Amino acid sequence: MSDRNASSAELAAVSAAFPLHGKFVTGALYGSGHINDTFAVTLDQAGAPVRYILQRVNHRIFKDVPALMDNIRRVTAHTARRAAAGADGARRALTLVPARTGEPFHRDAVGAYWRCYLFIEKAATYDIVRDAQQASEAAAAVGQFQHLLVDLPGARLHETIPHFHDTPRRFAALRAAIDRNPQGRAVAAAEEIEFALAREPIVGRLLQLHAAGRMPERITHNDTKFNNVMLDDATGRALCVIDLDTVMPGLALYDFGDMVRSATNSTAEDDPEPRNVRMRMDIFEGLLAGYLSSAGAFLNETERAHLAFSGRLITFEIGMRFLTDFLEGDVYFKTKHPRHNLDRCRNQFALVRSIEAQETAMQKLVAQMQPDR
Ligand code: ADP
Ligand code: GN1
Ligand code: MG
Repeated sequence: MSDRNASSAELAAVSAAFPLHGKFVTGALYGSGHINDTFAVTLDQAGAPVRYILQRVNHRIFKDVPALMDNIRRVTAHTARRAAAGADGARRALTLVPARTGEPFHRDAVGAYWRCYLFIEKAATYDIVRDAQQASEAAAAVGQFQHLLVDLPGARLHETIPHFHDTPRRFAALRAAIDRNPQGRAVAAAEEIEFALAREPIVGRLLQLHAAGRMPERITHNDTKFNNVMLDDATGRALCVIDLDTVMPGLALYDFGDMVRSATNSTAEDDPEPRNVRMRMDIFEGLLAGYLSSAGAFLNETERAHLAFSGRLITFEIGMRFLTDFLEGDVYFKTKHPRHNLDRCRNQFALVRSIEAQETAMQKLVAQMQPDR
């Protein structure tokens, strides 16, 4: 899949479907997400430029967008209520702008779904973590997000992508792609395939603990990549977690594991040179401190004991997903060239190796941060 642009005229028409004041000035693709088409649009409001985020939701991947938007409406309303109590409330939670119809999305003439958010100004997302302090900030925001959702009122959230972090199922999907080999690409990925198949014994570990009643279902974000946390330009502090498409029932460690995956990496996720990839221990320590500062109060013993492991598992899981998509011909993630998914897979598997080599030391840090020590 590659990025799908939109013309200015199209963006102006979509903007008009939302109750935004002012005259449309301009709009352009924005950010580096792999799933949705994100645009920043600017309106002239009495001489002042005001920006909004418009997103065309990927409805090939998200099969039931109205259900997804119902989740987002509930979650943003709940987190905003909490954030509003503190300073800078409007930047501390994502604010959804409903369409003029009152629905949380707009459906255009070709059936695409659009949503609109207030633009969080003077803040940014980053692909690579700079230092332990930044890691701690982001992880504290993720823990805080989970904490805020503990008392979300209403029914269980919709599962926007069923079995999203079901690692055994991801493993089975990879195996099926290897067997089918529809693009004849398996030969180019022989080493990665071997690497993946050798790790089957770990794939079920978290779900087995859940089935045994030792790891509870919670409301989790499920896509806590570092660039899904907005950081304030002036203070460097985390403002809020964004990209809420996959907020649904899950395990707390899916979120911590994905932070380890995306934040400790010494290089970009699609750096094609595996030798550049290293799990940075100081960043892991920052993540741990930040996450425990906000989530420590509700995590149980079993969850704590698997914090380091979750980084290995989720990194392996996303690596398998990139490999599966490479074998299937790049049907899921946005790619810029035919080896893109294979490069990403190599990068993730190099990170798995680096975590494996350092897991004892990671585990030691976890033990040192137990509350009873
Ligand atoms: P994707 O699912 O494709 O990753 P995201 O929701 O993460 O899409 O948005 C892509 C990028 O757009 C983010 O990384 C962030 O930089 C920017 N972005 C998203 N929402 C906002 C917002 N409300 N204010 C400012 N920037 C935003
Ligand atoms: C996708 O939407 P984005 O770019 O934040 C993906 C995540 C992967 C990530 C890998 C809905 O996240 O699961 O971990 O790419 N999101 C979805 O970079 O599949
Ligand atoms: Mg994103």
